Amino acid sequence: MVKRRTFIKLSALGALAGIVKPVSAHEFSPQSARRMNFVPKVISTWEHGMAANQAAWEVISTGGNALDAVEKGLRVTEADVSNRSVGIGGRPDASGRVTLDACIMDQDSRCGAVACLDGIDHPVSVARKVMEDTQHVMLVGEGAKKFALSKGFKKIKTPLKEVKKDYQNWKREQAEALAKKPTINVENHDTIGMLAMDQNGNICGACTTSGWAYKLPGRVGDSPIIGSGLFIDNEVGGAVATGLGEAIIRIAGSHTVVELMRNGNSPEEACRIAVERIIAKHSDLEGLQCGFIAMDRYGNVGGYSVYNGFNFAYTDPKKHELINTAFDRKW
Ligand code: SD4
Repeated sequence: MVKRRTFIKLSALGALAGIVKPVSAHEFSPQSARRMNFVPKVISTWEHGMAANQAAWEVISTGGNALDAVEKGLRVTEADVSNRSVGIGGRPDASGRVTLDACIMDQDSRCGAVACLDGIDHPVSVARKVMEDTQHVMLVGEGAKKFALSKGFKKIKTPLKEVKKDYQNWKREQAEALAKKPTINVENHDTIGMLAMDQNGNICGACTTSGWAYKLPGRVGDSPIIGSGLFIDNEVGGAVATGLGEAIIRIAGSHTVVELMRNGNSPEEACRIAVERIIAKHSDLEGLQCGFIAMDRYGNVGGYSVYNGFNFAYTDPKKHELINTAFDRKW
């Protein structure tokens, strides 16, 4: 069972409760979704998801669609340059270059992604442009940057002053840090992944990160990889991942969670089974934090992580709160 750490009632959310009607499970079919009012909701990884959810909520609570909601939500985290794990304020790679990964997926299984993108402040929006304006799914590196510039995104000089300072400290103190796994948990984590259901019952998702701090130049984690960092099947639900990307990729994590829900597991059970699969595939679990959050087509949500400390932001018409996930073991 999940534990609630904070519970914040938003009066605007409460007001909305009167105008959305829940729908029972048996009434759902992909065709009927467009005719019925679903209870909209948003979930996203970690505490920085609270602010992101609020921005996403402004979109879906006023009748907007889930795709616009997840993009708007994640742009809030990307724009926060004090966030050292997402966007251009994120920690650089071992050469001092800040490279960003992001992806987005909609209710029709359309998807777009960028990886190893530098000097552009909203990778999630570039990923959406890849999805909408090209025949491709993923653009990387220079190609992704050129594409972003051609679409009117501004070039930003990175690393920012503060990030450069962090990098110089790291270089001084951690000559051998490349050999170490990063410690990912509540105090130190990257990545925001978000899933939203709109009033038509459509589920969309997105994910954005600066990735493993001080990674090898060129390294790409799970976050921009459709099926690993994010997967949506509107007839089943969606999932997003956070944590050590290399471990998540090994089990095609988010796709695995969605398939487990397709087979009848609840979102939390599906996340737990995926986490157990990661645990089974790794002999060294020291510092190997990974977590998933998921939403099924009825709007049920859940999450699970290898270690304690993982949480997600939850927003619906009545609640705006941070939920600690269940976990396999304690640090
Ligand atoms: C990555 N999955 O690049 C991301 C990092 C992360 O919490 O989510 N950290 O591997």
